[in-house]
Amino acid sequence: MRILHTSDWHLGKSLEGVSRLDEQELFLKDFKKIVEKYNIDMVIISGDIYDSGNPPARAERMFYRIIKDISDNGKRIILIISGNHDSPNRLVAASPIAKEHGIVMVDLPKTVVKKGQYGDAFINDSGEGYIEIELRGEKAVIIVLPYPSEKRLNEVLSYDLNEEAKRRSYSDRVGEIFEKLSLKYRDDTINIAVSHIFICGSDSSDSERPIELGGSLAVDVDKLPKRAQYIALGHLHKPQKVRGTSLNAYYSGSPLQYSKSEINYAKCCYVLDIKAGQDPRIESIMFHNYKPIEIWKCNGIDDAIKKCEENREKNSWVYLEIRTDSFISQEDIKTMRNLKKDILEIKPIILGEEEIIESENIKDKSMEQLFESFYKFQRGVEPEEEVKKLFLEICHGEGEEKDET
Ligand SMILES: [Mn+2]
Repeated sequence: MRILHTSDWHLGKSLEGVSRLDEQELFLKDFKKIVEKYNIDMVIISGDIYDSGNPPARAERMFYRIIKDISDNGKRIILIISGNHDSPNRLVAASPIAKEHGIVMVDLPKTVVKKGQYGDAFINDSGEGYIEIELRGEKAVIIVLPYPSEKRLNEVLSYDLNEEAKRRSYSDRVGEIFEKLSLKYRDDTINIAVSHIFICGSDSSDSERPIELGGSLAVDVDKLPKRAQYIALGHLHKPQKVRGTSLNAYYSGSPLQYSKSEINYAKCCYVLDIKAGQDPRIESIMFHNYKPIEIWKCNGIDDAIKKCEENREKNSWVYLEIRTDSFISQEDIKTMRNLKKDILEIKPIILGEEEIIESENIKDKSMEQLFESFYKFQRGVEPEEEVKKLFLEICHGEGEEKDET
């Protein structure tokens, strides 16, 4: 079976208040071509289809059109789970008409997908958190765990919600679900897991929003289902193989750069050829960057105006950082905006204040020094000893666990 794994489309997402729907539309056009070119049997979308629970109508139309198109009248299976940004009920509201197209949508961890025919495929068996699907003679058992918030998680574990169970960590509870569901895996089936969770030690970016700081909604890597041949994750926007495990656990990342923290790496999806009992062959397919986000560091206002003029034809989103010793006049701002469209922000960096964010200085400083200057920069006061100690403890703890594979 050939499977394509993607996630975090965030249809309807804007950047500094500016819509990205045009780029998203271009992406979907190309996405359809990729699905067709690679002759995909099953497309997995691991959550965050939309950016909000109440997406714009155009985003919904785009979503319905693409899944209908790529399903190719039910020849392909499309498996979708909800992420933390989706409204689960709303995401799957069209399920009754999606079924005959081979589209399977799972809203909540406790949802039981109906058995029966989905396009050319059949769901032969299903229960809370898993489905067994058959397409053209091949069978796959898939663990499906849509974004498990605390509340949704406990709904699944309702069978033993005693005090002790409640005290167990989020990670342990997710691990318990995976372990229980793994019993459905068989030697004669393709065994996969799909979820929208944060795995400890993975690389996050600025556009994921409530990344659970402090780790309360983070899952330890050793809690992933060990018998899964591939684990299709969503949540993080940088494509990456999960570290610290030999399992094929991947975040496909978002298809577009959704923040300026994402400009240094390319976006992709994963295509895998997978058979029962064998290690899958995994390939990353790169996406086009339709409108790059750029940060222009300019030396003075004249330099900034010159850059705007030189790049006036370029199709990009721009953050302007201007080193200056005076303020920037409304007139200069107007000149820049007239020359280069899609300037998202014009930020004056008053000389003398920028030191700590200059990257060349970062390498020479210890973590403690960096934390002190960052704290001072943000709060205006030195951090207390206790805060500093706690921060360094966390840093060191993380460092030891990192295992680059
Ligand atoms: Mn996301």
